Formats: sequence, C-alpha cells, structure tokens
Amino acid sequence: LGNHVDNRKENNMEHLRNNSSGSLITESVRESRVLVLYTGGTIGMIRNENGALVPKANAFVKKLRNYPHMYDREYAEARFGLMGPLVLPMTATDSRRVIYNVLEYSPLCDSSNMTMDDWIRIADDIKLAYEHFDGFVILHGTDTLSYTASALSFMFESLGKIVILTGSQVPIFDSRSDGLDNFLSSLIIAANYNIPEVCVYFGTNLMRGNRTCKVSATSFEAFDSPNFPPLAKANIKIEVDYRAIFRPCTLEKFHVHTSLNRNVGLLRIFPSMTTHLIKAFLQPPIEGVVLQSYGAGNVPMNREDIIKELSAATKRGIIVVNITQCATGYVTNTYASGKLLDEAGIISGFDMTPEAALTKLAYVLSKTEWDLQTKLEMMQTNLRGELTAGRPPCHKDLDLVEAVARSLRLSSTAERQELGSILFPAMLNAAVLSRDIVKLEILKGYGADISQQNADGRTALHIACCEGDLNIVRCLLRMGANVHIKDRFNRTPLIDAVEFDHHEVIKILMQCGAHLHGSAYAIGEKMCAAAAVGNLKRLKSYQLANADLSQKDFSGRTPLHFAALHNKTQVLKFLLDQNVEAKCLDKTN
Ligand code: ASN
Repeated sequence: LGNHVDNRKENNMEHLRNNSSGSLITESVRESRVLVLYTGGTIGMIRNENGALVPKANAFVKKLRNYPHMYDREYAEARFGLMGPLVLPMTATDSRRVIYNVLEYSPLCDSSNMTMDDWIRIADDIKLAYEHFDGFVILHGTDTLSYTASALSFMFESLGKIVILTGSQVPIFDSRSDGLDNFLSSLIIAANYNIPEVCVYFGTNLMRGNRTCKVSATSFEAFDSPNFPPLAKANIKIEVDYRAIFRPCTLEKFHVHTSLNRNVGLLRIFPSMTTHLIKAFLQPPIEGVVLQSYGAGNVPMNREDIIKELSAATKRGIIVVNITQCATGYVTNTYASGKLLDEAGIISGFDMTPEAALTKLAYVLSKTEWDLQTKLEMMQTNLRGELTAGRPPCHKDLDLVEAVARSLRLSSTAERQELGSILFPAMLNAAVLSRDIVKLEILKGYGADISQQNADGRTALHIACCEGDLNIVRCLLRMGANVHIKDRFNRTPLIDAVEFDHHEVIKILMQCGAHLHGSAYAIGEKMCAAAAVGNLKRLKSYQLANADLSQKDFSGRTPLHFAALHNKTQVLKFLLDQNVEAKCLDKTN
C-alpha cells in the first residue's frame, strides 16, 4: 500500500493497518508512523486545459514517490518493497525515520465544499487508525481549514496523539510552492513531537487549530492564531512551547463524538441592520447563534428591537454566544451594552474565533446527555484550549529557571530555555522517585510540562510505571501525563509497567487508552521467552495489555509451544484456559 486508497471503511483501514506493521523489524529501529488523510485542496491540485486548478484523483502519491525530499526510495524499497508506505529521508537532526501512509479521499474536494459530514468522516477515519500510528496529518484546502480544525478539536475527546491540518496556497508540484514545506514540516512534527492537540501548520508556525483563522488569500502565511501564541515554531530548529500545550486531564481513552448539531449560525451585527433580518435569523430550527458584535462585545444600545429579539430567542432555549468582530482581543462587560446582553441571557464567548465558537456550539448542542444549563456552562468553559476565560494563567517558572540561570551565569533566552528543559524533567523524576505528590503539583504550578522528556526521551510517567506506585501514576495521569510517549529505546510507559509486572498500573494505563505498539512478532518473542521460563506473571501482564497470547515469535512459534517444550505446566494450563489452543493450531499447525 502507501499509494492512494479509497478510504471506504474497515476493509481499507485493515489493509492499511496490516501494511503499517511492516516487515520483521527489530525494536532497535527508531521509526514513527504517520497517517496522512489527503482530503483535497490546492496542495494536490493540477491545472486543467483552461489553467484552472482542479483536484486529480490517484496522482498524488505517484508523484510524491518521484520527490527525493518526500521519499527515500532506497530505504523504503529495501524495507517495504516497491509499493509500500512512503519514507522521508533522514536528516542529521532527525531522531526517527518518518514512515507515512497516504489515504486519499474520494472525491477529493475543494474545501469550500466541505460539510459537517466530511468532518465526521475524517474523525471516523482517525478513530479507526488511531492505535496504528503515532500522529496524523490532514491535507486540506485552506478555505475552510480552520472550521475543520476547530470542529475536530471538539469531536476528539481525550486526544492523546497529534493531529495536524495543513495545505498550501500553491500546488505542491508547482516549481515554487509553500506546499512542500508545509507538508514536510507537518510530517516531521507529527512523527516526533507529542502534542496531543488538533493543530494547524502553516508558514513556520504550529498553531492550536481552534485558535486559527485564515487571514490571507494570497500570503504564504495564510493562517494566524490571533489570541494565542504558536505551540511551536519551525525555523532552523523546531522549538516547542511545552507550557502552552493543552493536555487532557481525564482518566479516559480517546473517544470520538460523531454527531453535530447543524442548526447553528453566525450573526454579524452591522449598522442599520433590520429587525426583520434578526427575526428571520432566529426562527426555528435555529438552536445556537454566534453573535459577532462590535469591539469589546457591543451592540447598538439604541436598538431595543435587536435586544428584544435576542432576549426572546434565549427564552425559547436558543444559545446565543457573544464574540467580537475584531481579529484580536475579547468581549468584556466594560460597556453598558455588555450588561444589557447579560440580561438578555446572552453568554460570553470570550476570545473564541468565529470558527471555534460555531463548531463548539454544533458540538455542545449535540450532547444529548447535557441539559440546557450544562450546555451554557460548557460553552463558557475552556474545553480544548479554545478560549481564555478570566485572567490568563500565570506561570511562576521564570522565577525558578531565572534563579538557577543567574547562579550559573546563563544569560541568553536559548540557554534559559534549555535549562528549563533539563531542570523540569529531572525534578519531576525526582518527585516520582520520592513519591511526592505535593512536589509534583508545585512543579506543575511552576509551569513544568508533565510530559516533558529527559535526555533519554523518558517522562515522569515512564519512571512511575517502573516504580509501580499506583497513586503516583494516577496523579500524573490526572495532571495530563501522556501514555503514548516513546523514549529513545522505543519504550512506552505501558511496556515499562508490563516488564515490571505492575498489574494495577497496566489496568489504569489501558483505561487511559495506552496500547502496545511496534512489531507484533517482537511482542510474541517476549511472550515466548516468558513462557519458556514459566513466567506466568509476565504473561498475565501481557494479557492485561491486550496482547494476543497466541502471537507467533520470529520463528513462527507461540507461547504455547514454548510452555510445552519446557514443560511449564502452570503456564500451559493458563494458556489453555485462555482458549489459545485453537488459535495456535490454526496459526502454526
Ligand atoms: N480553494 C482551495 C481550498 O480551500 C484553497 C486552497 O487550498 N488554498 O480547497
């Protein structure tokens, strides 16, 4: 595979999945897997005979294979054969090989044609492929890219992996294009950084998707995140602002909410707007309205008719959210009209973009388990980093890093940043080892990213899973620790918990969506080794981690073979009780 595939559901996804496990690979190969959903947009378009840009089916991947920037033919063909997934060339600074599969949508679409159904289709595809890839890149037209990014950010609940939307202003195969950089940087970031958010990459910025707006029809810097700084900047170095990452703090698995309420709309106030227009807009079946008011949230004070219609609408149960027409800033109650809107039951959307406010309404209104009061509260709650309610969070980290930097006589920003990235993981790890929950909380208050990796790529959760203290593991997960991060030895916290046989820890990691990764044969190899020495506890650890107990090792034998060969009766009994016998016979003769 690796070439264009129509994405029609399970069959194709199964195909992709099988292909993505690749040939026999040892644990030492450091690779990351990215799934690219190619939905359309200018990035893959070609010019027709009239010079107009149009999408062309089944051409994108074929062309990519001829681009040495996008495809390391030698490595890919040696590893996967002729038609395997695509592989990026390695550069001196890369730590992992980026392997990517492209799932081409049919039909490819100009994003001006996108609908909520398309968002649901994208979300469903990511759900199906979720455990088989480290990150996801969505190639998308730029026109409605911010709407899709915002919608997906709400539909993805407890997201643990990175999803990046990107596109371009000029087709990628034109000789001068922004597409190549946007696509390449998105792939590299998706493969190497654990930023569990729906992001938009454009120009040199990785931005939180639900904070973005398309701000230019012509510039290569087509997107901006006016009220929130970029999550990362990709210049000579890729610099991630770890403190800005919004990490879900629930003990839940990734889940996709796939229904959306379509009875929502954007109502932009303008001078001399007629009562008739407002009235018509607020008629059934409308259920949610994003009111785009002037400046800091103002509507004309002398237009009682407008306020009256809006007030009547909220009384009928319609949710009206007030945001500003300005590109930056937020709505406040500074002016008298703000109070008036309050009294009319209109809620504040703070600094949400129109795209975020609208898609959030569609999401919140479709939650059948929430009553109206809860929906109103949720609209004003920061669910995915989409709004700044109240005062922005104040991190005290600068004091701490500053003090150490001063005593070490470090003066440049780069040196200080580097110091922060050394200090925090070391202190978090020390707090885990001393089982000090208070210290963990203090460090978080100082701005430490709970999932920041040390020089070996290990996080506090890795250490906690080796130690096996359930309280500390739970506390880290509640603080947003990510279960998917691989250290430099390709180990995840789950593998650590399995190999130290901490069964309760394995259970809670699984509850949070952790899964085994990498070659199934390598896992088979480890289970066979456990069976050969009668290590029942280890096999139970693998079972809790959802491993297939009848998995073959590299030689084609299963744990049952080894238990029988070495006469490990307890293990034999356990495996037979788990009903692996039939499966083994099927698989191995
Ligand atoms: N019309 C195109 C789209 O949104 C614009 C682009 O991708 N640059 O699909």
